[in-house]
Amino acid sequence: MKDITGLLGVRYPIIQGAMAWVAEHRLAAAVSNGGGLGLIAGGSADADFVRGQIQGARALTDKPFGVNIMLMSPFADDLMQLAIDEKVRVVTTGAGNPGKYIEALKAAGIVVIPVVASAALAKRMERAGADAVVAEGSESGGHIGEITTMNLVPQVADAVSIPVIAAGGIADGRGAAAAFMLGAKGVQVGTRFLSATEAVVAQSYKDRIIAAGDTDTVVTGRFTGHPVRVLRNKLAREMLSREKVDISVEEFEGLMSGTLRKAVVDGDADYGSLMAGQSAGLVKKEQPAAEIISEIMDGMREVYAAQGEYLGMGAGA
Ligand code: TUI
Repeated sequence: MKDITGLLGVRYPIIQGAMAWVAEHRLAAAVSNGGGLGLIAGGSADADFVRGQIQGARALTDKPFGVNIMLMSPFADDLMQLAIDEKVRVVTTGAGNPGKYIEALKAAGIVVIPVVASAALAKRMERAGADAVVAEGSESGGHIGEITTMNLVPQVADAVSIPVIAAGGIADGRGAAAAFMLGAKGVQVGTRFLSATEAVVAQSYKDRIIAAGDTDTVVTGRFTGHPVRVLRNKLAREMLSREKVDISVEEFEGLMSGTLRKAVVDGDADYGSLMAGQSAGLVKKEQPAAEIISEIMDGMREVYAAQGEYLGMGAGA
């Protein structure tokens, strides 16, 4: 099986999560320059905007990077064509089943990595020709599935023979090492990169991530079928209380519409949607993306070196 770093053309098995509005070309280029795989988030942007982002990243790095295509976007078809025209190295997808696009992406020589939240979808993606999958547990920020990383990753690893990249709850070397123990061949890290120096994100949002503790995220909108994990704030409390009573999916989604932009671009930490994973509690400071990557790798080495005492094979044995 091809090693994940070889597949991606990177030094370290770390992918940056594709956070809409947050993961634009400066963050993606900084992660790629730091030896990971940077991703540009297509989000709900149109092809002209994303083309500009791809060109912007190419101006800042000669390393590979990828584009994430969020399948609920009205522009998903256009962005698939754009990825093919621009010959981006890697396409990841989220929030849906990308099966119908895989053949064309593969024919263009693109590495295809769907994000999945179940073993069943992982299997279908392998059959459809995906090169790897990201198994994203419900600790993640933004739109999530039901299963935790601890349970999802080994079950996906058992279900497929393509490499599995773990996501959800991974913000340091301990989490990354744990993911490898569960059968992952790489990790995807989102929330910690949201507070990277190069992430062009309102300071109020970064500050809320850094201040967050372990219990500071909540999941809103479960009843819509598209649950979203966010930091608690006025908007989250209001949405949670509205969904307890009676609100239609359409009205709920109308109230949420535009709130991520409000958080990232306008800096409204009260009524913006502060999407974040449960690992926000592990994020302590704003720091360059390359430093985040080297700390995760160093932390992983430390954890590996210290293990084995209960098995009579390592430190303290
Ligand atoms: O997609 C994400 N995270 C996201 S997308 C997003 S934008 C958005 N905002 C509000 C509502 C909905 C989207 C913010 N964060 N992560 C990857 C991911 N994919 N998580 C879960 C899934 C997923 C869920 C169901 C993938 C496939 C699926 O079913 C596919 C099928 O049809 O079988």
